[in-house]
Amino acid sequence: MPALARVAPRVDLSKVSAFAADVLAGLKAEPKTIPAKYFYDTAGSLLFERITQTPEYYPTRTELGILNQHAGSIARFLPEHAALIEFGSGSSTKASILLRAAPQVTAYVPVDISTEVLHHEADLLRREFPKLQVIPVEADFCQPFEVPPPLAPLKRAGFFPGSTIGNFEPHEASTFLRNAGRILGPGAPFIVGVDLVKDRAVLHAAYNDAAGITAKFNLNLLTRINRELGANFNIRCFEHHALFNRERSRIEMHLASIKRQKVRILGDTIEFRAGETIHTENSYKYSLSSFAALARGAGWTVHSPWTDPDKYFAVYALVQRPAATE
Ligand code: AVJ
Repeated sequence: MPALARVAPRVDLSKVSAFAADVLAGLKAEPKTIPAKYFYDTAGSLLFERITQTPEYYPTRTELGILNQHAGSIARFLPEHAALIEFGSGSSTKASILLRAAPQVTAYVPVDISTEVLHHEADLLRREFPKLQVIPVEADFCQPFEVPPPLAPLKRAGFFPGSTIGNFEPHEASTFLRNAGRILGPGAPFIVGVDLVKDRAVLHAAYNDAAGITAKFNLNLLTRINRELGANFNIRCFEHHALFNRERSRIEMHLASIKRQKVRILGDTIEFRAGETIHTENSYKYSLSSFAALARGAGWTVHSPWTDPDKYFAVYALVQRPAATE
């Protein structure tokens, strides 16, 4: 049976080809790599939610604390009759904290690739904010996307919590911030959550939780490739690695092959040496000054960020500089 015939019926075929192309290219590269955005199928999105509830994973809890404590001050950056555009939304808990403090916002536009989660969260928000227009956009926020026509007359504000920006290489983060500025328009605010550099042990624990949820999240990528691309990864022959690379200021996640082995995928055979890894994620950690410099370089005015007492996490309000003054 050809591999594609085994694709589960709920999978969108137009997206399978991009996934297939990226996975094949990544597995044929040296070193092997797969883009982190592919973690988030439905199972992966649910596993990520469980990671955020582990005692070791501080970012979500810390950011929620900052948002709760400073919602009023953050909300003052959002204009009257604004459309709040959230990039890579996932769970809507953080947006709802902002929206409760910002009644001047009239529309909420979550942009996400994880379709089921997107629509489920949109329904929750419609129930909580009956007067708010909730207009989900199914898109990869790294690519240019259409802003829905009903939003054309509204001012725009951006929201990018969770330190998802840490998944980009710093130069990609800069390009992303510049493009987001184009989508949001001159003078627009952009609220961005950033995970900060800290003690290695704290970082290590956050990505190696004792209950093994992060390991399951990482390995789920192989389960997804088996299911959607008809591959034959033996999940028990790979293990989760997460380490802090201090020189590059990033957590790296890998899937390490525990032995020499071959895997079949879409008519190709991929060989693994014992110990060889697939690099599945980078999660960059910034200092307050390095992130401010990055955002400034990408055309934004940087206001002093809100942080927690341990300075584990920062929430920035960026405001787009008009192009003329650059
Ligand atoms: C969603 C990208 C912010 O980098 O901490 C959590 C993803 N990976 N545990 C992060 C993740 C492993 C998370 N981001």
